[in-house]
Amino acid sequence: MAGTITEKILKEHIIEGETKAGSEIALRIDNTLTQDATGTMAYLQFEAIGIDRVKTQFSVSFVDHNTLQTDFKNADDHKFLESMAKRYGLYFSKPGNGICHQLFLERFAKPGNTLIGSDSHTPTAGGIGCFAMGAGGLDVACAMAGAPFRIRYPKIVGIKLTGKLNPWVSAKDVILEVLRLVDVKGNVGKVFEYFGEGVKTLGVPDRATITNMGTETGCTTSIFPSDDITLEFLKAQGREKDFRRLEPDSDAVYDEVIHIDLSGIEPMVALPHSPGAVKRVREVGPVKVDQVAIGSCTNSSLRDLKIVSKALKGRTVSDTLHVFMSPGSRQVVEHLIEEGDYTDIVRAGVRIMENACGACIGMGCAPASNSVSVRTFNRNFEGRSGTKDAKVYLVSPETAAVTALTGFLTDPREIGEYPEIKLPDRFIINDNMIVKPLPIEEALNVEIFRGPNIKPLPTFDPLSDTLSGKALIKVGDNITTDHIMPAGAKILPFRSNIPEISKFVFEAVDTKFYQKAKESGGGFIIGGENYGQGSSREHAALAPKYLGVKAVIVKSFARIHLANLINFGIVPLTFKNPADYDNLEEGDDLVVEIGDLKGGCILKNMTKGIEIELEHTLSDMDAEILKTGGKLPWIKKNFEE
Ligand code: MIC
Ligand code: SF4
Repeated sequence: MAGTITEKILKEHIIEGETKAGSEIALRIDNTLTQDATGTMAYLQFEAIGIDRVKTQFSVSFVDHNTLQTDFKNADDHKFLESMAKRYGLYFSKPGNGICHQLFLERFAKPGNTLIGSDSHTPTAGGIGCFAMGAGGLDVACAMAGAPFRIRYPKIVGIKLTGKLNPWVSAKDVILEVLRLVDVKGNVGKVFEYFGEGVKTLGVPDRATITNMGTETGCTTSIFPSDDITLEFLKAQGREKDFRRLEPDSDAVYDEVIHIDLSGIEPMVALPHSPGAVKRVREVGPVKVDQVAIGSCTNSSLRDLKIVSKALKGRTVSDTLHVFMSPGSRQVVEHLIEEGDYTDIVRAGVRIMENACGACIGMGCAPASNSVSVRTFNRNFEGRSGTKDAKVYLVSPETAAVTALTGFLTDPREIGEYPEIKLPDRFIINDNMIVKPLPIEEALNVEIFRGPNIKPLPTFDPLSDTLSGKALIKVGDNITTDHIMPAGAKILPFRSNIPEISKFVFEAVDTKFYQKAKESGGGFIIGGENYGQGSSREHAALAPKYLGVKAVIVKSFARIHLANLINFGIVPLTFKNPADYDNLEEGDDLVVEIGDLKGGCILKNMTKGIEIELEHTLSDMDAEILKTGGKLPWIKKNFEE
């Protein structure tokens, strides 16, 4: 039967469920990845499940987020992660080796495999034809223990690419165009699958930029075919053995098709404060820029940084701004050094940072007050840069480089001839910052290192049939996990310490939230559409749970956050009639009879004396997990049985 790539991969991995859009399926997971900021929790949870060694084909633990090491906390976390990897049979990538998604693409990703990662940009590996999804740490822990991953069978949206990109226009502009067309909400349960003649004009790093930032649409994942270009990339990485051809059949049927003519795309920009607020650069009036940041898992490949170096070669960045760059991996840096690009970049006046997430997650390089920062990153949520009133614009490496030269947001086509770049036939391969899994006999003797900042996992009681308490906060649409559980240099070091990190819940929205939740003994969160968009951090569920949040009542949820709420025993409910959002205020006393969670339920607003009908999309298994008090006690019970 004819098929899309998505159908082909899912067919090989489906263990349970119907191949019908919307029905729950269980998938066998071949590989997992974690990064340090979500990894410590994931491994504590894996340890609690009580398995001796990971059961996947292979799993990788990266360190790339929390790399400042201003005191013992991050360093302790890194040692903990390394000892966990050795004890349980994982690959461990040391801090400084690079950003997890860039490294996974270079050294690990396989076409046709399934991958889940405790980071929302795991779909980067979709650039090589891997079916890769972001998930909460607990789901990754379960997959490492051999459990399947449950999703809704997706609606497959075919994005048909024709034509060829013009000079100074690149993959980032393509994904910004996709975001302009589909926005950041309304795409839950969809897979964006790229096909058509235009695919052949894009290299693997370009494809990975597109699937990486596809995350911002809220879809399950994005994927490209695995073709001759993929083979060429894998050969250049010395990994041709990992190649497998994977293309859609010529008569494959998509649930919906979006046509994009690559030759019609112009340099694009996402305006503050949403990756979905996209315009053409030339349509945005002159914007004076104070800072330019190049890097992040979206745009830090050799291709991207070489374009920057060629654009800057022999020139000097504008006196009126500061520019910095964080390369995606050591392989990228080694090439930049060998081929002279590093010198050109440094000479032009760029500050070079570590091969890590860095500024993208507010780990340094926060912009000045009320200033404008132009970044090649994937997210520009308010305050994420570390400066609440900074205005962050998201652009391609081409636009960033030319903006760095002019001092104003600039359409790069104004600068002249587009430089030719050639990627190596054979990349420099040096895996000496990747520690390999130990043989089982040795692994069993490894002692886990636990510093004082690694606190034991909190435990929670089973849920009762009636939930009552105050509406602790009422927020609007598109609330991100950065609003719920901010990151940045101050807060990230507490990712392994739930009592401490919970003090920062909703800090950027309501500084009194922690106090209110404590005083009321917990309660409810009220929100609008697309609640929980953005990252996969389960701390945005776990920390509110720790503060006694019982249910989140909103108009709609983002996929990963919804799963995280279930995993930690917070009931995710939606309004049957979205207009009822207006019938709830912060401070209202609420009672919700959830019963066995098999159907909808009624919310009584005791303060206003009204009743509101609520719904949910929970499967019977989700309901059971919630009632048990979360996925960890539930999975332990199941593994024991
Ligand atoms: C992000 O880009 O927001 C992060 C930081 O990579 C998160 C993970 C985290 O919060 O640790 C993500 O995208 O999932
Ligand atoms: Fe790291 Fe930023 Fe990518 Fe998240 S989006 S993984 S913080 S580089």
